[in-house]
Amino acid sequence: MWTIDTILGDITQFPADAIVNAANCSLLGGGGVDGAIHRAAGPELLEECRTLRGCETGQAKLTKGYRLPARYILHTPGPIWRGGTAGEAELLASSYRSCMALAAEHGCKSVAFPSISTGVYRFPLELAAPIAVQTVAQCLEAGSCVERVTFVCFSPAVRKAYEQALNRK
Ligand code: AR6
Repeated sequence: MWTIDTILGDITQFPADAIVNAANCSLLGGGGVDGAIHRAAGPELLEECRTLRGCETGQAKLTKGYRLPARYILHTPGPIWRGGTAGEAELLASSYRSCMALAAEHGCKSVAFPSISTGVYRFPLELAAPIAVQTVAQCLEAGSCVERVTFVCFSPAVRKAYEQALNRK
């Protein structure tokens, strides 16, 4: 059996086997959750990221977690919102799928996600939350060694959107 839940909090402190970073294609850090993860993990994270040569939107790459409680970090650049007709929904789903596949490849049982693309990248939260929940649920239903997925929400509004999406599922 598997579970999906939500929590209000800071993903850098969350003790999952893998946490997800809402990165950009350079994988060399930025603001938002990306900046918080790099600060908390320490400078060795940037050193490893430099060896990865970036990442395409909707794909994911793995690093160690360094000073974080998490063993691994799954870095995925979600789509920048351009009005909804540039394939944003499919690219966002692809980010979640890529992270779930990489987590399973590395034997992770627990994975924590932030709300990818809904900050600096401006993907509307009420559209992003159902895509996140449905995509993760499909991956779990298809069979995976991942047993628990937590959406770590940085504000009550984000948590409410993910709870609503979970309740509709
Ligand atoms: N823990 C959990 N969630 C957080 C945290 C945290 N510590 N900090 C912020 N959030 P964003 P994006 C939430 O902007 O939209 C960066 O510069 C935040 O409130 O971090 O995918 C990258 O380098 C929001 O709900 O990511 C890229 O250039 C969510 O995380 C770009 O931003 C995502 O917001 C990516 O933009």
